Amino acid sequence: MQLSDSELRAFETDGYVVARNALSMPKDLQPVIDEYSQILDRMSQRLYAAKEISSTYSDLPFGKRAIAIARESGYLNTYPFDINFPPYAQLRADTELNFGPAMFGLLRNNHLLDLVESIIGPEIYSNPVQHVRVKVPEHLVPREKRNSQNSTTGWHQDNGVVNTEADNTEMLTVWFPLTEASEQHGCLKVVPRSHAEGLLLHCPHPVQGARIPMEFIPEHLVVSVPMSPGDVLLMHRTCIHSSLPNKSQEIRFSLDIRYNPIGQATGRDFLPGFIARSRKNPSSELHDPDEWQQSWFAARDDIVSGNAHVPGLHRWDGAHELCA
Ligand SMILES: O=C(O)CCC(=O)C(=O)O
Ligand SMILES: [Fe+2]
Repeated sequence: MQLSDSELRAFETDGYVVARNALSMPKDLQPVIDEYSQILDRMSQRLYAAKEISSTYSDLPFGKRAIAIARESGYLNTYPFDINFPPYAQLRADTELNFGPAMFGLLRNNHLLDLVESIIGPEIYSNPVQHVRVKVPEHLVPREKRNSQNSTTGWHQDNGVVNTEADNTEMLTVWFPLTEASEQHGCLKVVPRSHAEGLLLHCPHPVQGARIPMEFIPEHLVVSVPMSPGDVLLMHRTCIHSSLPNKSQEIRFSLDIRYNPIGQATGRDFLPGFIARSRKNPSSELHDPDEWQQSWFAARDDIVSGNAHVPGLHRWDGAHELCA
């Protein structure tokens, strides 16, 4: 299903729109949850062998199992769940990357690509600025280990966290939960219509990349965007957003992926993307999950061996007085 005219108008006016029930839990989302249950299973076997947990908690479903492990071991490492690299300083030749076929299938999901096509047209590139966030209840994440992947995310625009070469790229953010994302669970917050003002000043942040100073956030205009599995948020690259802390007793498990028209800069050249849909040249689409996985292994090897030039992750130097 493409976006309706009114949804498209809402996107254009507000800078974001939620397509409700665009994905089916059993057909579109469950395969990824199953794949992630296997990743968590391997993780729990290793922690058990290392005597960091007294049980592998194999009888629990994904969310409860993640929480049980976080509670007992004191920290759940969420980088193995991501569809990106851990911070580059931590990247090694043997860094675990779990880029599986179900996840690849979701990046190519036709329902998602139809929504994306409504906004950026039918020549669609899967931009590698992408994350999976598995957020256990905030009190289970040690303060010094908190970052935007396992805890709250500060105010930013996605355009502000890519390189300048992507400033004119029509990068579209697609955010959706695999578990309930109510306010209590730490859903997103947005500033409607903020995309119209273009890119704002960001300041470098030690754990959160780059953040917009609070002086620029019109707090009275902020709205929360609670979502349920199946709902899909489409967000403009200059829409101001952040997320709430997970104050619930459950996990908050979400994907944020990005697409841009084929041929435009992704903002992270050294990471591999792929052609997800091309009506002009269908044979250029990537259909092979192994090839996708291999492309990330190759990028990891290039970075670790120094063959790839990894520029700074963003453009902000903190020189502005509001960054002091
Ligand atoms: O899920 C989050 O906490 C933040 C997501 C985000 O910033 C994004 O999807 O661009
Ligand atoms: Fe973002």
